[in-house]
Amino acid sequence: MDDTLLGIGQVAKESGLTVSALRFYAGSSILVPAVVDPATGYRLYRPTQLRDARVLAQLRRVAMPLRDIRQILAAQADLAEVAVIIERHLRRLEAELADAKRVFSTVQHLLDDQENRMSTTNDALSGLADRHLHSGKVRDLYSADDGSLLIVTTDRISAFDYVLPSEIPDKGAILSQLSLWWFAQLADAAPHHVITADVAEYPSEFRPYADVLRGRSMLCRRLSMVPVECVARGYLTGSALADYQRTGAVHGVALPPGLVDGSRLPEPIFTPTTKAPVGDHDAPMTYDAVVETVGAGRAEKLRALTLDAYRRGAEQAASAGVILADSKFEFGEAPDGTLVLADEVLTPDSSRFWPADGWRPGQAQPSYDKQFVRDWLTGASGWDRTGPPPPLPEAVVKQTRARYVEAFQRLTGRRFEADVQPQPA
Ligand code: PZK
Repeated sequence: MDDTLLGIGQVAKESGLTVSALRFYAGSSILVPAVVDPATGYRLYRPTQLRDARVLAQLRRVAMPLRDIRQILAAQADLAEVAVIIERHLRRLEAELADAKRVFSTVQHLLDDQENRMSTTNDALSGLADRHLHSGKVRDLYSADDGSLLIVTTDRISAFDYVLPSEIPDKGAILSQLSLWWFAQLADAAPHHVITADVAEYPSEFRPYADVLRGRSMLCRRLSMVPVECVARGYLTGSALADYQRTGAVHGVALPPGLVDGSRLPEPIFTPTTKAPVGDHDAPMTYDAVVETVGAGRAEKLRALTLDAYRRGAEQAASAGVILADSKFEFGEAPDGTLVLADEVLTPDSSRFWPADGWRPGQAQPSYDKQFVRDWLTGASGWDRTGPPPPLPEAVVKQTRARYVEAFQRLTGRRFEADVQPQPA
């Protein structure tokens, strides 16, 4: 017998694999013992197979599937081919990591919903659980038997990426009615998805909830949503500012030098982002990436509609003493191919509003609606921004509610009335 051959026990010991794992691999046609001793029936490995066993043990540590390992062992003489397989595997692991992140954030979301986020609206609409499609930080989506969708805007408020444990009374109604008002203002520029906000016209399955839904919901056409968040910016701040400071450009658009936080841009720009899964942040897209995603025709329409809606919004806001720094729009496609404005429009949750008289380029601008919340959370509350934020003091809730009411009244020129059916704009 050739004494350079190795027994299975020795290969196991020196590779870190177990004997049963080695047997299993041999059964899967990977690392099959080179020789079976005719006298004893023992399975024997060549020294090069010990090296293969070590490779196998390492690759199993990163959970590489056997089919890939088999390829690497077969290709081992060709290092370039091995590199290609490893590269492909790295991309696969990255995709799996992204997937795992989505899973974990969904789990956190589910637990968080049950433990902490039982808002007034959630409780009152628990009878609609089987129609519930999706919850964002602030709004919930339900589906009707006829295919239409119901968007319910709650009184939840978010800050620093958390939904706070306190609600702002009437915030949902204020934002819902502001959005409805803007849809009507923009109607000659873009068709929108709202069917009605009159609860008396809702499908019958929603009628039992009329008192909760009145004033804070809208019934919408179901569209095929465009997988791009259409952002327009007239001022430089946030992620665009960070982009600019790093590269001098924003989403592939070169900007003049010398701009600072809060600077007005020479021209509003289209800065689309990907729609990130729950818990992730949206990633910037270049215009070319939008073209690749939706085609050149749709991309051009989306850019034109977005910039047009922003310009109109900014102009109307300016006449009310409010700067519309930027805004995010979402579009869906109707069966006939028309691009339709969807989601919410030009609300403080989808846009940055700044009081015009407090505008000081070169520093962070105060937020029209959330400044009291941010100041308290980063100051007096003592919160360290690691765990969930604490409940807001009553005074902060009151001041913040007043800011939402004020924004609504300044922008629309209407009084905000709680608990009434909003009239069409
Ligand atoms: C749709 N969202 C986001 C909004 C949420 C989630 N008209 C439409 N047709 C089809 N889908 C959507 C819409 C709209 N708008 C919007 N997700 C799907 C979203 C509000 C609350 F929980």
